Amino acid sequence: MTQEPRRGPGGEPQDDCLFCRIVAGHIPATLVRESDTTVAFRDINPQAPTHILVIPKVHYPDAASLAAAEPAVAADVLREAGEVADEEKLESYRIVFNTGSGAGQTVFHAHAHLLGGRGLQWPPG
Ligand code: IU
Repeated sequence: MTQEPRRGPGGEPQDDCLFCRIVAGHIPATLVRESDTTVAFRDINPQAPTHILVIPKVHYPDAASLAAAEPAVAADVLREAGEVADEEKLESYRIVFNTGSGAGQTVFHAHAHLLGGRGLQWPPG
């Protein structure tokens, strides 16, 4: 049986993308978990005692475009975030997808922020 290509249109790695370069191992990151389709690593500027980014290995600029093109990989990102939360023994936590510069997105490769280990305010700023 022929295997379907894993990368859909738009999912190819981008040379100028920081997170694609982390996936490729060209930029160091403190990895906490890896799957066939995702990588989880500690944020270099943590906003909570636990602040981990879970990213797809494929490149899409934001979570919605990932989910539209490769919904199974978007589900992998969420599942992995939950697995990391369990490994970090977080009883409460927040998963955030900043989308667009007005919402604070600075890296345009889809990523989930997993934040926990302190009280989290609602609504967020
Ligand atoms: P944002 O939602 O796009 O703002 O999140 C990008 C995050 O990537 C942000 O929290 C940065 O601290 C983090 N980050 C990182 O972990 N490693 C890096 O080399 C760089 C940014 I540049």
